[in-house]
Amino acid sequence: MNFGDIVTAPVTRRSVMTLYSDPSSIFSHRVRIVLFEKDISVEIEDVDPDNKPADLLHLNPYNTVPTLVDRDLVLYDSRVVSEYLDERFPHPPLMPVDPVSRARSRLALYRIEKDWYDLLPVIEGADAEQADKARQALLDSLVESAEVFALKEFFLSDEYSLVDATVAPMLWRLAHYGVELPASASAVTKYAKRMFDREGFQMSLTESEREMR
Ligand SMILES: N[C@@H](CCC(=O)N[C@@H](CS)C(=O)NCC(=O)O)C(=O)O
Repeated sequence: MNFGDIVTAPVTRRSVMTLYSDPSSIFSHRVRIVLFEKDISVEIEDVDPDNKPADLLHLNPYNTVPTLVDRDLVLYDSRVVSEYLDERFPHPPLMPVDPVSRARSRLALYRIEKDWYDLLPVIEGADAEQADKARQALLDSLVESAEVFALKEFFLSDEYSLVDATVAPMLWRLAHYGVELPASASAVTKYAKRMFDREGFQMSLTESEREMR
């Protein structure tokens, strides 16, 4: 393990932030939503995951997208990048202010990643039996959570937050994953429509994401 790159990241000559982004990946989409919700000026460099640019490996030892370059700061992992953007560009804030609410939002993000996001690569994986199980698990979990979606305008909050920027790109992909919400989950469908109608969300969509629905 070598953490040297965290301290001595290459200084770039670019004045504008650059986001290396996979046009169809949920992780990149999550960050694009944050960028457009906050109207941040950024250069988005589309990356073909099967043919990544050579400089990406130089910037990010995991060679993953999204990767953000802001002068001499290089960040990866969609949650790390999103939290940085929220702090660097505080308006509109996408996290609550008080420590207890912030901790609850962070816990929600952790659980969404663990309980829902972790199922997605299995759904898209080669093992059809495991994919079916994961698809059913995601559907069951969303149906079970319908009453949580019904509680407030945003997910567990009265204000739009990073939690919504994490849930919305997954809901956008449900048809793509072969998951169809039943009428009993209408609160989830209504929440999804509210999120998809937002200007920031619409602007975040790439061509390939638009084709997912
Ligand atoms: N936990 C990371 C996951 C990022 C990730 O897995 N990105 C994929 C695209 S969906 C990737 O770049 N995979 C390429 C690779 O692992 O070589 C995040 O939240 O950003």
